Amino acid sequence: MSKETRYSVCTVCDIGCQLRTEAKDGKVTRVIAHDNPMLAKNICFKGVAVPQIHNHKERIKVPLKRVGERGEDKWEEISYEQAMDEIAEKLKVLVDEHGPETLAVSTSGWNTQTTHSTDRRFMNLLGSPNWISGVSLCAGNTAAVNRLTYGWYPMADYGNTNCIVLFGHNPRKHSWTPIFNAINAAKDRGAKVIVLDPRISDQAETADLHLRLKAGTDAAMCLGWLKVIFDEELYDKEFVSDWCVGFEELRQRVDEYPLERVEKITGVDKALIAEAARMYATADGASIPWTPITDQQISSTSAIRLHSILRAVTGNLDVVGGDTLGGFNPSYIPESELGLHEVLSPEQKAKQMGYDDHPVYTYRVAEMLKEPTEKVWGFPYADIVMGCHMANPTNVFRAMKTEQPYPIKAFIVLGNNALLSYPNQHQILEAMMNQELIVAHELFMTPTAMLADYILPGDVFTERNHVADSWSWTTRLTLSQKVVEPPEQASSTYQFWHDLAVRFGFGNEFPWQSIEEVLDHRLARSGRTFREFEEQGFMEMPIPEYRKYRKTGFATPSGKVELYSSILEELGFDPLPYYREGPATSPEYPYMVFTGVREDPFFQTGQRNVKELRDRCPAPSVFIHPEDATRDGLNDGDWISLETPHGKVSAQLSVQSSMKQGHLRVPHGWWYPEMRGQESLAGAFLSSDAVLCSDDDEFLDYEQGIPHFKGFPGKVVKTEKPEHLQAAS
Ligand SMILES: Nc1nc2c(c(=O)[nH]1)N[C@H]1C(S)=C(S)[C@@H](COP(=O)(O)OP(=O)(O)OC[C@H]3O[C@@H](n4cnc5c(=O)[nH]c(N)nc54)[C@H](O)[C@@H]3O)O[C@H]1N2
Ligand SMILES: Nc1nc2c(c(=O)[nH]1)N[C@H]1C(S)=C(S)[C@@H](COP(=O)(O)OP(=O)(O)OC[C@H]3O[C@@H](n4cnc5c(=O)[nH]c(N)nc54)[C@H](O)[C@@H]3O)O[C@H]1N2
Ligand code: SF4
Ligand SMILES: [Mo]
Repeated sequence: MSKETRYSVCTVCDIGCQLRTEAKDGKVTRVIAHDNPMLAKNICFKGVAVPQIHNHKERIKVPLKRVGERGEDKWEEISYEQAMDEIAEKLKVLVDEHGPETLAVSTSGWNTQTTHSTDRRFMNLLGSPNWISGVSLCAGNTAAVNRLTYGWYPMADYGNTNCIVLFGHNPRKHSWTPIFNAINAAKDRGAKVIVLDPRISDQAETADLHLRLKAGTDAAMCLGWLKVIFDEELYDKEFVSDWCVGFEELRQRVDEYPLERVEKITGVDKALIAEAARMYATADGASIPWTPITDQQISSTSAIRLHSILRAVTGNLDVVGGDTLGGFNPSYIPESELGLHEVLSPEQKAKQMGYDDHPVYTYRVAEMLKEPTEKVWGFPYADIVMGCHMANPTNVFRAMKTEQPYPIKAFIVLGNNALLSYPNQHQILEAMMNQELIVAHELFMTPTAMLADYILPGDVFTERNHVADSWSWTTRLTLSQKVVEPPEQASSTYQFWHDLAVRFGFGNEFPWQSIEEVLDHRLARSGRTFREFEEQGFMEMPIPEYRKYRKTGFATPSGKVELYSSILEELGFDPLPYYREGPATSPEYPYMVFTGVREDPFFQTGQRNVKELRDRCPAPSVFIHPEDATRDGLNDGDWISLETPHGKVSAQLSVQSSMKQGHLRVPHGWWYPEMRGQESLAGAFLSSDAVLCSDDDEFLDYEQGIPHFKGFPGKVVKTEKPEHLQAAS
């Protein structure tokens, strides 16, 4: 390798492909595939566009301080030191006045990567439990819910599986590329694929079975599968009797879902439901990989638990080809430890937003799982995929807006376009407008950053060293090397928290002066420094061990797989999974709308300002079935307004025979960087799905407080092409 080619873990999206980056004269010039043949296919066109993203002329390079009204987008440039001094000073005043819980932090963590949980460390030392993240709608909340049933969060054993069940999840060549490649490799070995998706998705097109369920009915579908599996005695009786509790109670609950009922709820033929259940239950090693689709539904907790239960009762838990429980990597100090969750007092933990009403991914459950987690996994706190100690975002934004039950007046947002990344965007705006201090750590002037008092420029993955560990989801460690220097005034998120901590007198708890020192510390348990790790190779993976529970039991209160959840029972929720109907359609709002279907050229709300990518998808589109379009007098390419009782967005209609009738798809995260200066907050309210999605109680899952993004009522109205979009498409 030439001196300026390095191994990278791409963070443009959150699957973290291993790639190589080339640089010349201190600038990234090219991103290319990995030189290991096993990894060479793991690259997509967003990864290839990294030079355009990292060298983008609009990248923020200097700290900015607001000079106009909040949101007016008027700034002065200041030094990093001045910004940090002023931020610390203002935060101290607010903490003195309102208590430490007045600070809320929103982050993603995927892309900033090198926080090393120092955000939690700082907050825990300060005394604030109010940390929220986009992972509350993604793998983070799945991790927390999985722990209720068997104490950890499994990963599909793609390399050995004989059957893959995709609940919506639709990896493609340019979306979660490594998983797409892993599924293809499994198919080449003869593995079966079952897809449950209202649309004929890319994965559905080539699947062995496709169940076109109505949006939002996944939990009912799983109950139907269990009905077949129990009635036909396809479950693993030995595992159930030795390792599960609550089987009889579960069986009674499942009996409430005869296939006729499930057919009615899901719209899928009952013979097909039975066939799919049999295919899954009888495969020798079958997996249900994680899916975000059940993270974003009104029955989310039940649906995620049902996936866990299916894995367990069919004997697919922690076995070859099933879904495996990794545990902490003994060679690398996990973020769960670095976060110092033990120093936050019980009183402060109890102030966490959501602790009382939607506790499942809050500290409340984390505390209930401490003992078994320590017994089985060696450490009491397991913050897997950062999602097991979170506050509830809806409660946080309500408190920011209303100052009830107590005022949240300071908001620090890092690598997260918060305004567009949760439900009820109107409320988030009001919440942010009611803050006394907002700090954004960003690469670009997003609508969220526009609302800040201070913007700190972030570094990017080509400018920092890292050892990625997938936040304890897997035990793999992968190397990401710095290729070029960051802009002089840019900082990593680690540096930001370190420098803030020093200003708060917590310097002793942040003894590492650089990222490399943090990496040395994290690797010390295996007797290596970062440099030594770097020399040893680009990746390491402990040999997987299956059925570890035989030695340790499961990390639940009973030590068994809890089909009947003792924790949910103690919290006063239904301990057994159930299906809850989402809000119904009406003559005025006749369609079921779902958000998502990720767009190949972008990651979430990002990259709309990167020409090479935007040209591939110039404008947001709403999908509709041809018969629905004809009935409503609509044509492909028409500009429309998609309206719900909560809000409306503007988009272009895409008539697709692969869509399910009666359903509409709205994309996530659209705003218009090119409209900066012309339209308030660069058009953040024109086409963003978060404008449509409510977080009123009737739209929230009970146990986690997760919003219902998959199947809410809406209508579509033809419009002229909006003036502000004349340039688009
Ligand atoms: N309404 C709605 N909300 C959603 C979803 C939805 O479908 N609808 N999806 C949810 C899901 S699945 C997820 S995973 C989350 C994702 O939420 P996020 O991960 O927050 O996703 P992005 O919108 O890409 O915002 C990331 C921001 O980080 C910035 N950034 C990128 N790299 C770096 C870096 O290295 N340092 C710094 N400081 N900044 C960086 C980017 O410029 C971008 O503005 O959103 C969730 N929220
Ligand atoms: N290019 C690109 N790749 C990405 C991302 C990106 O923004 N761009 N984002 C990444 C992130 S953070 C995530 S979380 C993943 C998400 O990626 P996926 O898991 O693939 O999720 P989506 O693409 O939102 O939707 C997948 C399918 O779910 C179906 N679906 C909709 N509603 C329901 C329902 O109620 N039940 C079921 N069973 N299916 C339903 C849709 O028809 C769609 O085909 O993608 C990752 N990959
Ligand atoms: S799929 Fe593309 S954007 Fe995501 S990590 Fe891989 S190369 Fe980067
Ligand atoms: Mo996600």
